[in-house]
Amino acid sequence: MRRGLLVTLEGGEGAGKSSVLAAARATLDARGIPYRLTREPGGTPLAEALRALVLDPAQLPLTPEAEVLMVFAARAQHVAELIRPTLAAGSWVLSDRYTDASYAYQGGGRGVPIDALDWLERFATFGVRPDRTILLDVPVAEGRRRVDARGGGRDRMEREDDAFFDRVRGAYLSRAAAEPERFRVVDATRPLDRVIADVVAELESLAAGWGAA
Ligand code: Z5A
Repeated sequence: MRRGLLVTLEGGEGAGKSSVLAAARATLDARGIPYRLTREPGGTPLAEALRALVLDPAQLPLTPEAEVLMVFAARAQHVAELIRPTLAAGSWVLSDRYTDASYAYQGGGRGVPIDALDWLERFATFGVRPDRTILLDVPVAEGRRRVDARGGGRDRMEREDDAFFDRVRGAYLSRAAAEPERFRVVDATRPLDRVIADVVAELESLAAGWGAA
C-alpha cells in the first residue's frame, strides 16, 4: 500500500496556523485524500495530558530539561499510536506542529543543545520525518498583537518575552534555510486569504504528486 504523507504546519504564535487548517482540510476533502488532522503536543490521550501540563501556567517553574522531555514523551506516544499507523495505512497526517517546534522553542527559545534534540528526535520518532513542512512566518510583534486582540489569556509558553520569541522565529527560519526541499515558508503578514491561498496551492501540488505516485 502507498504510504501517506506527513505534512506539518509550523510558526510562531499568531502566525495563523489554526486559521488555515480549515482550508487545508477542505482541500484534502475535495481531493478525496484520506487524512488525520492532529496537533502537537497532543494527538493521543497521554500526549494531550502532557500538553496540558506543558502549557499550564501553574507549572512554573519547569526546567528546560523537563520541558523538552515532556514534549518528546508526548511525541513518542503520538508517533507510535497515531502518526506511524496512519501513514502505513495510506492516509496523510496533517499535524499542527511537530519536531521542528522542539528545535524552535526548546532549542532556539530555551537553549537546549542541538545534539540532545537530534538524539531525542531519532529516539522518539522512529525516524518519521515530515514530507513537507509549511512555515507561516510573521514578526513577533505582529503575532503577539493578533493573539492579544483575540483575547483569552496567555498560556505558560505565551508568557515568555519577545526575545524568547525572536529566538524561536530565528530557529525556524534557520531550519527552513537548511532544508529548502522540505520547507515552504509562507509570508503570514499578508491578508489571511492570501496566506490560505499559498497553503492550499502547496497541498494541491503535493496531492497531485502523490496521486501520480
Ligand atoms: N511547543 C513547544 O514548545 N515544543 C514543541 O515541541 C511543540 C510545541 C510541538 C502550543 O502550540 C505551544 O506548544 C506553542 C509551542 C509549544 N506555544 N506557543 N506559544 P499551539 O500551536 O497550540 O499554540 P500557538 O502557536 O500559541 O497558537 P496560536 O497562538 O493560536 O497561533 P496560530 O494558530 O498560528 O494563530 P491563529 O489562532 O490562527 O490566529 C491568531 C489570530 O490572528 C486570530 O484572531 C486570527 O484571526 C488572526 N490572524 C491569523 N492570520 C492572520 C492574518 N494573516 N492577518 C490578520 N489576522 C490574522
